[in-house]
Amino acid sequence: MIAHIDMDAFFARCEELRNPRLEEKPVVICIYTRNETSGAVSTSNYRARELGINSGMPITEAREKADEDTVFLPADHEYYRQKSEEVMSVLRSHSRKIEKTSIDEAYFRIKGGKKEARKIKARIESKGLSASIGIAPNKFLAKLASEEEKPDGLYRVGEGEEKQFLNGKKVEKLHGVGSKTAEKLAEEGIETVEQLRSANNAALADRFGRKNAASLKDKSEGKGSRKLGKDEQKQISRIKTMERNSRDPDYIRKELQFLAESLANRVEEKKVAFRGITLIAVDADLQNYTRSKKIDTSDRPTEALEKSEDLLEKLLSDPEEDIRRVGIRISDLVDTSKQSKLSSF
Ligand code: TTP
Ligand code: MG
Repeated sequence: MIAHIDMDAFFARCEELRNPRLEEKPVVICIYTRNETSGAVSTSNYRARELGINSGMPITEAREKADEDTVFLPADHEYYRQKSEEVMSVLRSHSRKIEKTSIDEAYFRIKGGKKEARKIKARIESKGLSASIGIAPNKFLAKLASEEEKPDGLYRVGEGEEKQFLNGKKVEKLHGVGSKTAEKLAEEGIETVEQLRSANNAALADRFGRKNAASLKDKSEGKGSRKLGKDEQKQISRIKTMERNSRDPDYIRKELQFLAESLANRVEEKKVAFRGITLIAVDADLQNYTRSKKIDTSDRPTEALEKSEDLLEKLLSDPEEDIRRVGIRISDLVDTSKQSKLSSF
């Protein structure tokens, strides 16, 4: 079977984790464009959703809907990426085959069904996060199943249950059916998957072409791909909040060295080398700054950091406020498991 996992209110939950007082409040994560009034809502926790505040909404509109308890926070992608990585490593330890499709979503093969999924959910919960998992015979059904009982959901569509699961659903729910196709189908009186399944084949082919019509029919019957893409982890990062805010290069360099050592362990475990290095800073106003460069292939983060004084200097020249969090990311990863150790050359 294929499982699909989608984290619940992901960015908002990450923020609640580092500040539990937020749990009682509506929380809105914002991507600001210029100041605290322009931009869009990235996501909101379920309390804020009750007020009608949702992903993609302009911040001005969200502020109108907010009550006096509502907290607005800027998105901190580095931190969410790190949490995402923790979730993905739980999945990797359960399944040999996973395909990460976004910061909070992945497909993976699952043997045990619901029982195993409950174990995975419990491990994620012990990290303070919450996930919904769907299990089904193929990818598109697994994704739909993960939405079925969100949040904290677990839903399984067994072999032979595909049609029944799809029957009442709107055609837009089908993978690859966008709003345009849905509109055209509605003109033919087809709104639910069940109606699509019993639609006349020739009429569908006239309207959409034979190939598309056949594909629509297949989907309405719950047929879909089970093939998982490559699990390419393209980057690994470490980030931490410093004990005190600072812009002293010596102090910050020490913090970065600590993070580089932690990365070194991970690099060794995963048997990878890297060609990109990024230094990250988050200032007291929670503004993010990054500086990156390409390097010769390396499997030693501490050494790569030593050779990145130029990046550190540039990084510290940007922010106006003191730095609160620092991080390192290595990217352009290459698999070295089949080679002898680079550093032994
Ligand atoms: P989603 O999984 O769509 O949303 P979610 O995890 O916040 O909530 P749900 O419980 O409904 O799954 O997206 C994952 C993250 O991606 C989300 O936490 C924030 C980010 N995101 C944006 O920045 N902008 C957007 O428009 C959307 C939809 C998500
Ligand atoms: Mg999600």
